[in-house]
Amino acid sequence: MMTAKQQLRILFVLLLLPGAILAQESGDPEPETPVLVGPARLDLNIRAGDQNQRQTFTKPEAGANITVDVAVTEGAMDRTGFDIVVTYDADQILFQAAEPVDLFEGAYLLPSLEPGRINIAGLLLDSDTDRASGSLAQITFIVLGDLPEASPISLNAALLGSALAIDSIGVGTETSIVRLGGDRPAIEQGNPDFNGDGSVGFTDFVIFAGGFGAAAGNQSYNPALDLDGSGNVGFSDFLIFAQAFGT
Ligand SMILES: [Ca+2]
Ligand SMILES: [Ca+2]
Ligand SMILES: [Ca+2]
Repeated sequence: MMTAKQQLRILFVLLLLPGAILAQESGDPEPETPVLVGPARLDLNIRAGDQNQRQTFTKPEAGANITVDVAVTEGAMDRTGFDIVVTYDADQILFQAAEPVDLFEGAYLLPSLEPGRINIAGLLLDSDTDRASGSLAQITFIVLGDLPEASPISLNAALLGSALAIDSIGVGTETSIVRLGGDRPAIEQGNPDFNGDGSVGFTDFVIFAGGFGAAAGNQSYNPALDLDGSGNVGFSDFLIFAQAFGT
């Protein structure tokens, strides 16, 4: 039997469905100044949290699986539910699966699909979140054919709630859209100054750590981090990086 509290939480999620947020916003004109950076993020690195990977390092082929990580950088503490809306080009990719992760590991998911748009509500029945930032869910798509140019996937809205309050978490044009394929700046192999600021420092280490452990063929594999060109980013690359650190 469910407790009254659990019933209340289910009611909360049912109230949010389907996409109550967008219905509310549809009458508004386009925002005058687009927000570039918001705390609700999409990234292509499937580690928990936002690693700022907004584009695939290589062009995905037809049939490839692409997983996007839905993360927030603040506002997630003591929550029991989330509601997100993600849009994509249904001619180019197909929704395959969604799973709750990290902050919402074990949550009950209620996905609702339309062509090119997915609304997912997630609900924790026996606990609440214990951190302010982290990942909510991961969504996997299949690439249908050769991508003619960069194909975007956008996080359009994110709500986080408890039985007491529901808050909208801001999305930003630069931080809530990821792109599959498309042109990227040429990669300079073997240079540990990953952010190109002229020195090898902590920011470069953060970039390196975000891609550590990835191998060629994996969507998180960044060839720029594979300093010895061995096909994966591992300990030998770390040794080369450490040698250059501080220079
Ligand atoms: Ca991530
Ligand atoms: Ca640098
Ligand atoms: Ca390597």
